[in-house]
Amino acid sequence: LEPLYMHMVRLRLPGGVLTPTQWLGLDEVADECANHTLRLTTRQTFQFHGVFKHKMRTLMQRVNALGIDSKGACGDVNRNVVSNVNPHESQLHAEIHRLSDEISERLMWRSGAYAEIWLGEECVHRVGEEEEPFYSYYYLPRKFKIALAVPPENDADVFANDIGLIAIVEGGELRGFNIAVGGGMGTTYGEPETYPRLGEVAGFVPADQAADACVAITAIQRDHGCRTNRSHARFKYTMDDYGMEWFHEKFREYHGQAMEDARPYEFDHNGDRFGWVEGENGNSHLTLHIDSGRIADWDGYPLRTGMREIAKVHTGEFRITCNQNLVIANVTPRQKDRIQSLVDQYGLRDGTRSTPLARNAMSCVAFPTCALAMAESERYLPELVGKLDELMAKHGLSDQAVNVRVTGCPNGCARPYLGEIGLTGKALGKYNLYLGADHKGERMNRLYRENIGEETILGILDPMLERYAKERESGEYFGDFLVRAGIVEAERTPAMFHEA
Ligand code: SRM
Ligand code: SF4
Repeated sequence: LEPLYMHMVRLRLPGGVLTPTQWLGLDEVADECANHTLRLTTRQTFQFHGVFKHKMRTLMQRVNALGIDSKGACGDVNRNVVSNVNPHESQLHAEIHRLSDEISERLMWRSGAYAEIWLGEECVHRVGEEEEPFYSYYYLPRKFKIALAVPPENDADVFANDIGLIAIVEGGELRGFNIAVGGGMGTTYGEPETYPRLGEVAGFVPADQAADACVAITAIQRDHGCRTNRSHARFKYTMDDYGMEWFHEKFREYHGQAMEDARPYEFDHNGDRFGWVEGENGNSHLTLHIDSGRIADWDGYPLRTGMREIAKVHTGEFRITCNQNLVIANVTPRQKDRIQSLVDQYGLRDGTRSTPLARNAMSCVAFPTCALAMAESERYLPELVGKLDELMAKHGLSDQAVNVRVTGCPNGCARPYLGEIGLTGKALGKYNLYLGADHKGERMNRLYRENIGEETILGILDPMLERYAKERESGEYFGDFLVRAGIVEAERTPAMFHEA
């Protein structure tokens, strides 16, 4: 007899795109092998929770039959490559998605162990460089993350990634990418030498070199990242240890040519745009808000059933956003009314059934499945959002979007340090409060108060929101106001991050 082990399984889904058939297959897997829910993640993919050990192989085989896998979803390798969902620009999205796929494939580990263990294929012993030409025996010092954004949308939060590719589109053509390096969110309480850090733009590479450039940069980290201290092993610390000049030299050496100077770009938001938009190909795309990415049937809100019914009739694809939301993409003009009637029948949140604050709130999973959680996050978010919405209404701010991001620990899975209001769990019911990020994913927040409960948090925010309502400039976001009013100091250096 052994303990009843229960697992989480995360899938690889470059760019977050899947077909209705795949959706229906994953929906069945949630019933057969997991806890009857699907969880959209902040890296555009799915997690299954509550997978008992004896269901693991069935799950992996069912998913494999759908043309999806779990390779690189965890481990010291390149993780799910995320990208802008960009529903309205179909051609550009197709190019960006193709590149996400290519980068993901090029940086995929090759070991046959996956097929042997999960898919029941014959055991073939190959070892080392022959089996893993890129990762060899050593893999990477730590996880590695790549994101692609298409300005003005930074929904992929490119600067939170080890490599951030910022598309440069000139005259409607994708010319190439500015490359930001060294982003990452994780930190550990009480260890100031660990910190979240935004990637820095290093330069530009033409579009046809983008995948090669990513491979070269990942190889730089593979060969020079810290392998003696896991808390110092992310690429952000390699960048801080060696500096940008060193990086440029190494890039020239590994890639064979230098980066060009970065080109101008401008982001204007890092959230999602909800509701319908019409694409350049005449099809329409509907972005739905999914609370913390959890697809389940709730009392009075049969979200999973509604999505299943939509998947049965939808002829386009689904796209998961990096904000845990979902786009029903490429809906033909003939199908649009049908999809909207299902959305209405099941009360799905198409932008009309939730407040801007709720739509822009994200949380990580935390309890009960995350072993690293110190406080509630996903299960607490609805209550917190309800109370924040009351404050917003009190100050006449109900129409204002504010980015709220909550995590159950400082690891930063919902990128809390990019929230205008960020909470990271310290203990049950206690959080650190971070304030003052911008709305574009380009400025992190700062620690405002440590280890405080809900009453104190709301007590701090109430007068700030009151001032914001009275003193904000036209179009000014809450985080920007806090900085302009001197309530929070804007600071990007890691050394300052932990100072309240
Ligand atoms: Fe994460 C670990 C959930 C995005 C930083 N993350 C975990 C684990 C696997 C806990 C563990 O190691 O035991 C969590 C599983 C919880 C559960 O019960 O499901 C977990 N992370 C998630 C997800 C599901 C959060 C969500 O609510 O959507 C996201 C899945 C992403 C995916 O599909 O691949 C998720 N994690 C992130 C992000 C955001 C991002 O990538 O844009 C970050 C911050 C960015 C970064 O990596 O710097 C993030 N997760 C971490 C860390 C801290 C890494 C660090 O450098 O310090 C850990 C812990 C670790 O690696 O040691 C972690
Ligand atoms: Fe778990 Fe912490 Fe990540 Fe939340 S932020 S899912 S508590 S590791």
